[in-house]
Amino acid sequence: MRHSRAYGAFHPFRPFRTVALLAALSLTVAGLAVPAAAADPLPAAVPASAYLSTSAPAISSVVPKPVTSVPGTGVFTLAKGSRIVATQSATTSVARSLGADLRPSTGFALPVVSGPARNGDITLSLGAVPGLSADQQAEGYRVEVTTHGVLLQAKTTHGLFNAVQTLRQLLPSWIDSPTRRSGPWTISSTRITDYPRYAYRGIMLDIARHFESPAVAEELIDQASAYKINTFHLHLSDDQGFRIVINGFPRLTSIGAKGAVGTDGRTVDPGGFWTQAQYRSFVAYAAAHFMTVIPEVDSPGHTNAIINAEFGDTANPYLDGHPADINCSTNHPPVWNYTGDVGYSALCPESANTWTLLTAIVQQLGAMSSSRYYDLGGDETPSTTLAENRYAALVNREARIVKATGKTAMGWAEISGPGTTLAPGSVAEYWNPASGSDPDTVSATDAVKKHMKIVMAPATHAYLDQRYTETVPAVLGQTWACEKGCDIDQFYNWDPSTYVTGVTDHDVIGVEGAMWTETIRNLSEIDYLVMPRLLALAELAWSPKVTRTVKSPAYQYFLGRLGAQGDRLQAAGVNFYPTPEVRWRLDLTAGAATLDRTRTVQGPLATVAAPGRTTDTLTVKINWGDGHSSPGTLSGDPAVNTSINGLYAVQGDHTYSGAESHRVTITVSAPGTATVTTSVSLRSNR
Ligand code: TNX
Repeated sequence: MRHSRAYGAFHPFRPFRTVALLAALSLTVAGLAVPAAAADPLPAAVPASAYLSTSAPAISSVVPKPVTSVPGTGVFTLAKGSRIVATQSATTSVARSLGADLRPSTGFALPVVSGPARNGDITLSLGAVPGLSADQQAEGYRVEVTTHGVLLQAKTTHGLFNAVQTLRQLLPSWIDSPTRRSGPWTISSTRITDYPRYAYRGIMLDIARHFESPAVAEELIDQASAYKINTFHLHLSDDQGFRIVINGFPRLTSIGAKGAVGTDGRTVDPGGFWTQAQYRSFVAYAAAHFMTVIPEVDSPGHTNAIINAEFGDTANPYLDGHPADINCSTNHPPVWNYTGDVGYSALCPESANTWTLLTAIVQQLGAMSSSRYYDLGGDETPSTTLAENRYAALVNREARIVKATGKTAMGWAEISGPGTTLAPGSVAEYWNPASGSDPDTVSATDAVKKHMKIVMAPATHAYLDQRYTETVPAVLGQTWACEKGCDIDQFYNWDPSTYVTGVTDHDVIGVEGAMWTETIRNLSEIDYLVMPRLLALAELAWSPKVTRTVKSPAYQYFLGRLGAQGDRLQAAGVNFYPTPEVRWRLDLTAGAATLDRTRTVQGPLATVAAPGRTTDTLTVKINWGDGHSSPGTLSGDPAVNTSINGLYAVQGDHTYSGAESHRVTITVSAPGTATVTTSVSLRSNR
């Protein structure tokens, strides 16, 4: 069996484009003084006159781009005495999660309190955001930053959570560090009013081709929700493995969960599965990050694991003693296949056992899931394996079961094909790369004719398992949709509402990035492929429609903001691909160096984020503050295969001859990017 996507032919690829690099970004200067806290209360609303200055916009690093922002005058500093004010009790949980976000790097107590705000506080308040429509209020928010404080306001707690994500990105990148950093924690004054373009902003993770633990999926929730992704589509079953306990059918996991993609997957990769308790706790974790979870058990194709687990389950009291009749695959009896082959497996729609199994799966997963959608799969079942009318019969009946559980059926866009009768409002996820009025767009146009809604995930623009270029990554990633690679330009420069002729924003409910795992094993590899491309999709799904082409101002502006996300990901310890399409900013934070008894410098003077750069391409100068300067040295982990370089520590050799206290200035530069500077005070320890 071939590994191809021939069942929905597609345009091979679009020409790879080289992108002009951006003009240099502005200088990052750390070392601002922290103002003493004064006593005036934060005004409930800031007068428009406070926003007339043209200082550097605070949002120049925010992804996705907020709808509107007006710069103000002055700078807010989060300080030791700052508090998080939960104005209503309903804001407390978001206030607590904000505190948990900000404490590790700042080291501040940041207590969550009620009552009036003081200078330096961050206030969370529930209330309609002026100027937003009812729809926009659902996730919309306002962030007001003045020299006195920060006010986050939204109609809903989801909106407040979104405001928190924007606030995190307004702060210096080091705010996302899991370890304490020196600050200062400043934000230029601004007023941001924001709301999403689409209600559905998704990421899909395939835990079937390779098993991933709940902990890995939860890391991905942390990362994706920071960019306002609100839907986690979990691909739980495929030919190579079934990954969730279904009560009454222990063989689905005792047999079905053991394999994975790879030569003889059972020995090379042990596979694995989630218990229902783990699944429930994952759904709760997602809810705390304002993400809903859509379960998918693919059917009728991509079911070799289900069939191999159940075809011999003759003693199961829920089955009729002849479970072999579920097997409509090309192999009789079924045969395990741990390659990436597709199209050979199918469940039989005529088998009562098929329905016993699918009903249990749909009911149990539906009952544990938070999304209104249940995804029944439906992709890549060629008519040579299961005739069109039998495919339609299976999809139709399963969709009725989904509906009976109170959920809305969703599936890959093939579910809109001939003979299917899905309820209006059911969702087709369009993955075919075909665009315009190409005949291969039929799955999307058919879905619209059937009054279904569309999630856009064309493989050439949204498949996160595709390589960035033909050779990157060298050992991971697929190329079937992107023969020359699909880098950040390909993920950003398209429009969900015009991609397929006749499929407009009347039909499109959102965008999803799909992380398939035939070639991927762990979080680091997932992150390398997901980041930074998910950020392009996050912006397409959230920010207003605008012309997006390689030459467009929108894309150039995006690349600039993306350039400020690399050091943020590095500070957070998240792996990513430092694509050369982006001019990654250097960033620097003061370290914890001290002087010993002989007045010699000990310990790191600073930490540098330099995504994609080796230490030998960076120049470090240290001005010791006593009339002497010298070069600094850098140490840290280099990039290896699909792991980005680590943060670098700056060290320098110096012994003072005189006074006790010195202000040291550290400057790091590299060709083609803005120089960064920080300073650190050294005192003799005596
Ligand atoms: C297509 S498109 C698939 C998956 C593969 C993926 C690999 C679609 C709905 N299915 O089964 O994992 O390509 O890129």
